[in-house]
Amino acid sequence: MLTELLGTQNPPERIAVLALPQPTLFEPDPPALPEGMAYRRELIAPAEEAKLASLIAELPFAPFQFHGFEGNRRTISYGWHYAFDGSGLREAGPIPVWLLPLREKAAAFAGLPAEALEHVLMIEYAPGAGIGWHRDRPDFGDVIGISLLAEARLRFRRKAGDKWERKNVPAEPRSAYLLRGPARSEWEHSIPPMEKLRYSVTFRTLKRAPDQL
Ligand SMILES: O=C(O)CCC(=O)C(=O)O
Repeated sequence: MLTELLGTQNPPERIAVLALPQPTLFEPDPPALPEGMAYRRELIAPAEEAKLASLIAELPFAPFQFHGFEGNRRTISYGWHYAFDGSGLREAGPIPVWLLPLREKAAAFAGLPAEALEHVLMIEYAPGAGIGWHRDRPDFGDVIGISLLAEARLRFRRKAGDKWERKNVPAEPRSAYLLRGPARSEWEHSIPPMEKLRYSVTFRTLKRAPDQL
C-alpha cells in the first residue's frame, strides 16, 4: 500500500508492461474515458510548453513526503498544500504569476472561473518515478491535470464485485484532463514509472464547508 502510493514499487510485471510497444494514442478510436473525465489535446502550444518547462525546472521541488517516507517524484504546491503528516491542508505561497495564463486555460477547459482553481501542485517525474493507486484527497473538488514533455499512461481502476474494472488513458504532452464526478470519486488512478522526464501541473478546486464559502 505504502509503496503503491509512493509510486516506488517496481515489480517485474510493471517492467514487462513498460517494455511493450506504446499504445497508438487515439487512433483509430479515442480511449473510453471514465465517466466524468474530459480530455483535451494540445491545450497549450509547443512554445508555451517549452517556456513553462524551463520555468518549472527552476522551482525548489522537494521529494514527496508521506508519513515520514519519501517518494521518488518531487513536488511543490502553491495556494494550498496538503501535507501527509497529519497536518492536512494548509495555506501555501501564492501561485506564481507566470502560471496564471495556464490556469486561465485550465479553468476554461473545465468550465470554471480561474479563481476557483485555488491550488496547484507541480510534480517532477524523473525517469523511474511514478504515482501509486489513489483518489485525490476529498478536501479537493475538481482536478485538472496538464502534462508537459513526456506522455504518461494514466491508469484507472474501480472495484467491480471481486474484480477491478480498468481503463488506460494516455496523457500526452501539452494535453489536459479533468477528473470530476465518478472519474474523481469512484475511480482510482495511478501512473507507472516514467521512462522520460515529465512535469505535471495539477490545478484543483477546494471543497469548502458552507460556512467557509
Ligand atoms: O501527474 C499527474 O498527472 C497525476 C497527479 C496525481 O494523480 C496527483 O497528484 O494526485
